[in-house]
Amino acid sequence: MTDLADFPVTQRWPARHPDRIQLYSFPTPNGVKASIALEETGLPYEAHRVTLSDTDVKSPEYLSLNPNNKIPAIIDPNGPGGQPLALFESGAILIYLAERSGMLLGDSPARRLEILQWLMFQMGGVGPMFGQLGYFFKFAGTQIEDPRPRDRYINEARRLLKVIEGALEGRDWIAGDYSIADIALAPWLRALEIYGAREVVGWADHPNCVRYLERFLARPSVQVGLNTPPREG
Ligand SMILES: N[C@@H](CCC(=O)N[C@@H](CS)C(=O)NCC(=O)O)C(=O)O
Repeated sequence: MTDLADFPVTQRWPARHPDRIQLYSFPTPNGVKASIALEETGLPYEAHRVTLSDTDVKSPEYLSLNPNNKIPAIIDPNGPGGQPLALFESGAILIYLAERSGMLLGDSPARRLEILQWLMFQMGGVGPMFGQLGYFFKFAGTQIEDPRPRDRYINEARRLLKVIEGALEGRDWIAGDYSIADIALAPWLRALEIYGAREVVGWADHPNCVRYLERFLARPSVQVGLNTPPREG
């Protein structure tokens, strides 16, 4: 019989509420997916701040939970079969939380698949491409003189934005009703502002995306999730 104490990560980040879902995260576009989904579903949880510094994400305790040294990750003390479940990869966490709560994953097999389609689109396209855009446009990659990587990710971000703009025509949320696909996608649209890249990708020319992000940010659960765990403290 396993309990939370059997997970080495709990030695470094102790659980004060071992009956709750344990979240290990930092408020980045990938990290907030998990905290926003937890807030939206109302599942009880406890958040631990794992910064992006090597001393956190590459610590032996954290690597024992996610060998890929990335946030977010969770442990549900009451997972399938009543056994603790450890999980990393934000997309898998979103699917798990939706299934666990019976929320945010559609009300029919067809709607569920449409939501998963857009979730995969974010995981395989928007996240990696916008992440590279951030690196080459705002962070360390700006020192690289060769313009090709920067141009490549600017163009790819523009292309993806057009796809999203089209998909949002006539709908409030990317797969119809509000779902985990929105919780995955919208934080990455928000990241364009953080990267100072709105102008270069033509953000203002995408009114459906602009209104979509406003709609998302107006949700109280989103506002809490965006700052969970707090960046400092
Ligand atoms: N595919 C992963 C990506 C997670 C990811 O890239 N996390 C970043 C922060 S947004 C991270 O932990 N970086 C730390 C590092 O690479 O050392 C997921 O969606 O969970």
